[in-house]
Amino acid sequence: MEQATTAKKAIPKDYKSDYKPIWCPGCGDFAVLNAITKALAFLALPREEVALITGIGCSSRIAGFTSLYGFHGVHGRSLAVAAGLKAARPELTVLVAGGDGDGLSIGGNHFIHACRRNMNLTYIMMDNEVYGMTKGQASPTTAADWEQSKLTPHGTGIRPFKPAGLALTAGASFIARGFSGDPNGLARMLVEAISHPGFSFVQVLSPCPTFCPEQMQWKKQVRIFEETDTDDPILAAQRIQADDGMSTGIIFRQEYAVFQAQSTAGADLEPIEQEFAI
Ligand SMILES: Cc1ncc(C[n+]2csc(CCOP(=O)(O)OP(=O)(O)O)c2C)c(N)n1
Ligand code: SF4
Repeated sequence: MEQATTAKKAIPKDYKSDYKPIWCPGCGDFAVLNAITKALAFLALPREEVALITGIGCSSRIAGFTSLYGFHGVHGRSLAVAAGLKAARPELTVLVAGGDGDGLSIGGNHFIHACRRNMNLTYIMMDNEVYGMTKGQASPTTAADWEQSKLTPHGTGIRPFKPAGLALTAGASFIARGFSGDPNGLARMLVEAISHPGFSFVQVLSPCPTFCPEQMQWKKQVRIFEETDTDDPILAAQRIQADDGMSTGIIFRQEYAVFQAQSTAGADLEPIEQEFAI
């Protein structure tokens, strides 16, 4: 007689911690957490084989709300920590998450080099076009005429970054834009991103109703890209430039050589220590 299978199916709750998120009511980051846990359950990844590395910001708190190995690190340095982890433990699935301020302002240099290096990492940027945690200052994705910050009452007057365009120019091999208002679509997108060999960048439009209440209108403005993803960077650049930043979908996907640094874990460090001895 055939033995009935007793293997437990992974469910999203398995990937959540007992800590309840402390985000403001209506914050888009709740749905991003749900989408990440759904994607991991779909892929049935063992928790102990996944790490979630974050920087600092409201969005970067996300690691603590999961049951994954995590590092709630230093502002703007999540990608550097994640690259080190992936170099030392290539068998782990390494997810990286944070805000637009964390990833494009103080962490901007790490971002462009992570795109260029193409390590097998999945980077989720929760973009609310503002510094939420420090009470509503303009970020690199804030519209030039946004006048609601006390620090920039007449707007910044500076053109915002287009994160997808920046990632494309810097060499990311998977680029997508999702929306927290569509957690199922975002979960499917994250499954693709995590499965992609190389650096996957997923910009998630994730409203901050506290400092940008107007973002509650995003659900009326967001639409799905008419075209499916392309492996042609010129076509992808044209789509990004022609778009107002509110279209969602996988924009660009191409397989480039994946960088895996030679780990020195377990190496004999004594000769190096002697070389630098004072
Ligand atoms: C080195 C350093 N500089 C500045 C700060 C202050 N700080 C904390 S979070 C943050 C910005 C957060 O904005 P974002 O990354 O967009 O995340 P959000 O809070 O909007 O999710 C800043 C400037 C810090 N913690 N460390
Ligand atoms: S301040 Fe904004 S980003 Fe931070 S938890 Fe509240 S709604 Fe979310």
